[in-house]
Amino acid sequence: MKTLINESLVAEQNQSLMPALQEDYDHLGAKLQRSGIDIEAVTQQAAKFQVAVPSWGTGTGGTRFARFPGIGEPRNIFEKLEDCSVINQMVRCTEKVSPHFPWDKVSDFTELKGFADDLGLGFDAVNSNTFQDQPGQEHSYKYGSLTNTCPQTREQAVAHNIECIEWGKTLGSTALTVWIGDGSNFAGQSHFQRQLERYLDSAKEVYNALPDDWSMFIEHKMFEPAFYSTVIQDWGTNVLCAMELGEKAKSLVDLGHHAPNVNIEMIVSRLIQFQKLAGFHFNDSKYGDDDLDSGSLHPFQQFLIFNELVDAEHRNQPGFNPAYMLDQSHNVTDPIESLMNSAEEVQRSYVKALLVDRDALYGFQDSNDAIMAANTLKAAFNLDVAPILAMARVRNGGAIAPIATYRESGYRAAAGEKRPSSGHSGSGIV
Ligand code: RM4
Ligand code: MN
Ligand code: MN
Repeated sequence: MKTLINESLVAEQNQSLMPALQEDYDHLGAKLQRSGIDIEAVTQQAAKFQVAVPSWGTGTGGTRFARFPGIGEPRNIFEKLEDCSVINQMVRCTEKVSPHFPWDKVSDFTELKGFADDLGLGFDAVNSNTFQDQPGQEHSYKYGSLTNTCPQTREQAVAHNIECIEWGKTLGSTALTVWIGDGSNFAGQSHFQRQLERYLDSAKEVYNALPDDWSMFIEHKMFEPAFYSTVIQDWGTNVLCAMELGEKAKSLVDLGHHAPNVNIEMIVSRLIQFQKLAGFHFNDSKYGDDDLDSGSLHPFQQFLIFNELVDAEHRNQPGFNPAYMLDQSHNVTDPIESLMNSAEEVQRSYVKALLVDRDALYGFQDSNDAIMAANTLKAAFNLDVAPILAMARVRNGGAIAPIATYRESGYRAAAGEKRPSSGHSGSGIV
């Protein structure tokens, strides 16, 4: 596997940090032992954890107002993969990349697959894009894509989704994520029911093109770019459509796509119960689809989501196989640093959820002991599991201190030299 940061730098940095880590790890191990938990078993679980990186997250994003490009931004999917490989080299829990088409379209997908293989990377769900017009496109998505009132426009959107599946097959992906921006801005602009009927007709055509071992991940979002109504606006509409389409269709939960204060962990539980949980786009938000770094604002909520996920693992729930992906947009940070941090934050929630004393929790639930049930969750959440995460990383060949080692490598400055700004960018979202 080709690595872009000098391995001896990683080893050197790790060596100087190892004595303190070992001390902290041993201390945590002794503490967990008092509760009958074997730290080694937890570290092994942590070392197996994976979350995919969004190709579009490697560029600097923007807002409706402006975009401020960063130094050495990747200009194409090959350079995005290089950045993803640096992320994975440091954190070793991000072996897969989720591409977005046509942003990441290439003329030779076999070549792209080979390029990723060399960097030790694979591909997670492929994402279609019918929320933007592309140069030379025959029919505009201004008034919608899969739900457009014009049949030719709908056909064009269906065809794009099918070409994404074809490209994904070559890349070794097994899922298509469909998020559409379709909706309306004025009361009365669209007939809700007829619009959803058109969605289902189009989505069925896409669904029918899925290979046997593929899934279709439907992603809902409450609003934006449509601000009065959105076709797939919440998990209710999402799961109804997934049920209508069939077994291969499942509902994807993007953490930023709900109204503030919605109980997302409960939505997750419902989707698990009915075998309809596709997976996640992890990020954090204060207001809406803010795409902030995972766990940066609501780490407890993220922990509660993982509590449901670990519970499902614990209960061996049938059909439980969610895809974990990040979906973020970085406006003021180096995207590589933000993605490394987010991957670690998601892994942290997972590890803390592993430490919940489930039998005790079930007992308190059954005896209606609300305070002890809550304290059982808090006991796991309040543990500092950083030594477990660092130990899992170093055993997998990563860095004890990912951001410090990455900064020391000078990768970003070197990328700046190699990748002069193209003026506009092939990455990031404005
Ligand atoms: C959307 C949604 C999708 C992503 C686009 C770029 O808000 O989160 O997952 O494909 O943004
Ligand atoms: Mn998303
Ligand atoms: Mn989003």
